[in-house]
Amino acid sequence: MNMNICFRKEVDSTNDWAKQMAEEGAPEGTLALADSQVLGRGRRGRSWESPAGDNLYMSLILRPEIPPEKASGLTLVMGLSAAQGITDVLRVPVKIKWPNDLVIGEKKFCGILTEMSASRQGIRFVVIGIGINVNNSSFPGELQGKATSLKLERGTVIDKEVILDAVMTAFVKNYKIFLKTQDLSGLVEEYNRILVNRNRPVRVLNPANPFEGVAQGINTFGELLVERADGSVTAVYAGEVSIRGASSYV
Ligand code: BT5
Repeated sequence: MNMNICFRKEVDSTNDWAKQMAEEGAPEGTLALADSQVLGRGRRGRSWESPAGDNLYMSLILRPEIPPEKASGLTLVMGLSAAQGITDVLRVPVKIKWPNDLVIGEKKFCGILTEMSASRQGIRFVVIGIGINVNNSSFPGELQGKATSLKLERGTVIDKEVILDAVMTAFVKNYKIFLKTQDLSGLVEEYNRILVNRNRPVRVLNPANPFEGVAQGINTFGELLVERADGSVTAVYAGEVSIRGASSYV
């Protein structure tokens, strides 16, 4: 994959900008990168705090030749890649909170938002947006105690270009592995090794059918396997639910 970085100082959302570029024919590997976002988005209408300064807000355009239902696995590929890339360069204990958050300790510093455009012929494009708190010194009220940044964890200013490079290098490698089998077979072991939810009690906040259990890890489709008190195991589909620790955010 040839990476082509497009930079703007301020955008509404790099996902929206990337989708627009993809509609206009931008090839796989185009990366929309911004210094700040006015309307940074999370999932389900939630927002992503995106102040200007030395953080990363970026969205990668992909055009994978896979069935649309397999695209949600790409969120997990990006999460794993970001965790690996950041751990490699900073030696901080990054963990994944399934399906789309990265945490250090109990606090979130990175979120991923994958969006897709598909027709009956298949996927037209996928946009994977990733926000990384690199150099935030503080967070607004509702995020205090829940959010952190790489600078706060390391105690020094971090070069965001180094982080960008490490994350994307890991992604290019893992994306190839994913495409070979069109699932997470080649990545599942490493993913589960750094899964913060593993062997922990979780509440699956599925509005239709909420339940509690112990997370065992993901399967090759990227579903989280949750064992209930009666011993039965339910595979939870990525994107269907939010997961909360039985008594805390993680
Ligand atoms: C996410 O959603 O975590 C996905 C965030 C994706 C952001 C990137 S930035 C580049 C690209 N362009 C975009 O517009 N978006 C993507 P979700 O799981 O729904 O989590 C959102 C929740 O995380 C919010 O409701 C807050 O509680 C919390 N949050 C918001 N901003 C945060 C921040 N900067 N750091 C840590 N937590 C944050």
